[in-house]
Amino acid sequence: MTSSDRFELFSFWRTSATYRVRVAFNLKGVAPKEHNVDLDAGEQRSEAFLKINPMGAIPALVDHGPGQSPTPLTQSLPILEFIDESFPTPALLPADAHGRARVRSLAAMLAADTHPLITPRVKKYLTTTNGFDDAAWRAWQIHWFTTGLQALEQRLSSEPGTGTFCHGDTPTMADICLASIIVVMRIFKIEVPGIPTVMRVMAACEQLDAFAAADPSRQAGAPQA
Ligand SMILES: N[C@@H](CCC(=O)N[C@@H](CS)C(=O)NCC(=O)O)C(=O)O
Repeated sequence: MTSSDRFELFSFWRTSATYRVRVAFNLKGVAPKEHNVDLDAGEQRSEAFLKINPMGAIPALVDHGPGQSPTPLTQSLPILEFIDESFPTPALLPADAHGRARVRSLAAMLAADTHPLITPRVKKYLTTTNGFDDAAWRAWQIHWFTTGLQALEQRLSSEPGTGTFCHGDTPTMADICLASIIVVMRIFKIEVPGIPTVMRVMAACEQLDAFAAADPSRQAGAPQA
C-alpha cells in the first residue's frame, strides 16, 4: 500500500494547521492523498464534513492502513505526534523530557494560543455578530499575531535551548508551528516588528525542501501569482 493510499488528509491550500501536517509528512517522506475542503465556500460546515470533524475545521487525517482505526484524527498537534510516533525518523521531538516539554510549549504558543484566534469561524462571528468591519478584523489579526510572535521572540532569543532552529539544530514541531504562522501572515500581508530570531529560524526552515514544498502558494487551488 502506498502512503497516498494509506493516508487521506482533509485540507485546503491556505491553511496554517494543514501546513503543519504537510511539513511533518514531508519531513518523513510520506505523501498523503489530499482531499480539498474549500473553506472559502464554507465546506467545513457542510453536513458531510461535520461528520468527519464536528468542530468544522481542518486538518482531519484518516489512516486507511491495515489494522488502523477508521476514526478521523483531528487537531494538528496530536496529528503531528501521531506522525512522529508512526514514522520515528527524523524525530520531531527531542530525546529528553525537558526538551520535549519545551518544544511542545513553543508549539502550543502558536497552534493553541495564537492561530485559533484568526480562523474563518472567528472572523465570521466577529463580522456577522459583533459589528467588525474589514479594518477592525485586520487590527484584530495584527494584534494576535503580534502578541504570539513577540512572546515567542522573547523566549527564542533568551532561552539556551534555541539553536539554528527553535530547539537545537534540527527542525521540531515548534519550527513547524512557527513557520505555519509566518506563511499565513504573508498571505494576509501582515508583518510583525521586532522578531529577528523568529525570522532567522523561519529562514532556516525555508532552506529545507520539506517546508518549501508545503508552502501554501505551491498547493493545488492556490491563486496563480
Ligand atoms: N486547533 C486546530 C485548529 C484547526 C483550524 O481552526 N483550522 C482552520 C484552518 S487553518 C479551519 O479549518 N477553520 C475553519 C473555520 O474556522 O471555519 C488545529 O490545530 O488543527
